[in-house]
Amino acid sequence: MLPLIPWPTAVDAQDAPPLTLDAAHVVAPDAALADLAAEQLVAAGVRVAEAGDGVTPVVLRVDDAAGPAGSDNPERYTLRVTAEGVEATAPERVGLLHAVRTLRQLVPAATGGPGDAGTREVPAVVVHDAPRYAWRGLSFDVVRHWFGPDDIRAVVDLVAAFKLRVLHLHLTDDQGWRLEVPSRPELEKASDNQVGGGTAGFLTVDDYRALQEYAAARFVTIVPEFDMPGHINAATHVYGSLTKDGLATDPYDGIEVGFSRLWFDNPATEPFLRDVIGDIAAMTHGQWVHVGGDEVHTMEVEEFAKFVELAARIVREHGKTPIFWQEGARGPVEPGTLLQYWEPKGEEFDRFVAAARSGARFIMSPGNHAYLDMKYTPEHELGLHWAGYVELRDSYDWDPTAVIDGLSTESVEGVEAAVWTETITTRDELFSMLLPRLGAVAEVAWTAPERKDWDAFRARTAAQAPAWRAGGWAFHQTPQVDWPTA
Ligand code: TNX
Repeated sequence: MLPLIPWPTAVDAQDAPPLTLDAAHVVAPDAALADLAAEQLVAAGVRVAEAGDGVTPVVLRVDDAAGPAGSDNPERYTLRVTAEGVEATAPERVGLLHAVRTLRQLVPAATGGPGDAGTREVPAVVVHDAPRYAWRGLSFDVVRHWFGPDDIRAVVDLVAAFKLRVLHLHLTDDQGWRLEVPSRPELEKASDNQVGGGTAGFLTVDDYRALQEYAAARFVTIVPEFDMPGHINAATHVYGSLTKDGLATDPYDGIEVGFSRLWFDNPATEPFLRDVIGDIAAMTHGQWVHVGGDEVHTMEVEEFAKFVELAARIVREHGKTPIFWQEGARGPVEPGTLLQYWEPKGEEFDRFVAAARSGARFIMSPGNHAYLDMKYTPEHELGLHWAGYVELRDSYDWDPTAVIDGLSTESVEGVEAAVWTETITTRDELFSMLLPRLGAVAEVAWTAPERKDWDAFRARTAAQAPAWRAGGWAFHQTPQVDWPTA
């Protein structure tokens, strides 16, 4: 059993002696990749050194022929471990880093205890690998409770460890506004609030740029979400001009949803959308801007559809691709628009299928499988349970192509887990909701269904626990896994 998550396309364990990886010398196509590979090895307890006696070569090399036979997947890679050394090949740099992540999971965690001389034994193996979906992500609410740049970077490291490519940041909501918008500096006034009140914060333009760069170096794209026309109390608290009666709304620190809204016919509305979406698009390095659209419980569908049309048009005018929550299917949908499925709602399936026929594609975040803010069990202290209880196996046992009846498999863009932070206040709480379930969702997104195996996944999850402990990553010890004792 090799402790890999997500499970690769082809794993050929070799009948050959293992590699003793005490110290490694990294050879890579560029310094940035060499540094990232070194960072991963050091985190795994391997010493990184100059070439020499007793130092194992870890060679990263660009090679179009790498990957599973016949695959033209741009993320494909091959990893070869022999007693003499490690070779990673891939046609693109991202694949080389995937190979390094795989290697890292193969290195047994340092216990740090007495007698741990620092020597790591890695089994001889050949891995050929490529993902099922290109869109593999996590959506992270930094509004309900504020999580700042250090926490966000820790989450980038976590998602990257599971080979995810997207970190979607939910940046605006009723309780707070978390991103500087240069044309609307007053929005900062809505940053210092969160669920339960208390001090919070926001990302400056510089913070946001630095975060995107940190993520991009790890081949993770940040997707910003500005939620409208509901979930908008932070903005109506700052700008009374956006409300019906012209009066600013009170700050909100509860956890109800659906009450706040914009008004399409208000002359202040379109300039506000143009300023906010324009600035966010200009600051965003990636291709996508998420414009929300969820849970506006106080608006007729005609008005809602006008918001969807306008927000999508502004996003496109700035050269980006719009994403909406599934409610976006109630508006006009242009080809290429992404819709994020979240709430299991059978009565809307026909509408989703129709949107897909108009060219929309779906990111699958079904609440009952992928919402990692759901409680594991009724007894679990943290979390909500509107979508049910989501144990590890619930996060694992589902297929993105079987979520919406009648949707063609080609209309599935990929998979995103989501973590909302109404009840989550610290990094450890956050990680204990993400781990081990994020690994399950990552495997749903990466691994072909016929290669998934729950019992094997349980064992591989247990085998990762020592590395999580060594890295200071809190995780929930669900009884569905036989955890090794600390
Ligand atoms: C639903 S998911 C919401 C969020 C809540 C979440 C809690 C979505 C599009 N809307 O506003 O935070 O449930 O699980």
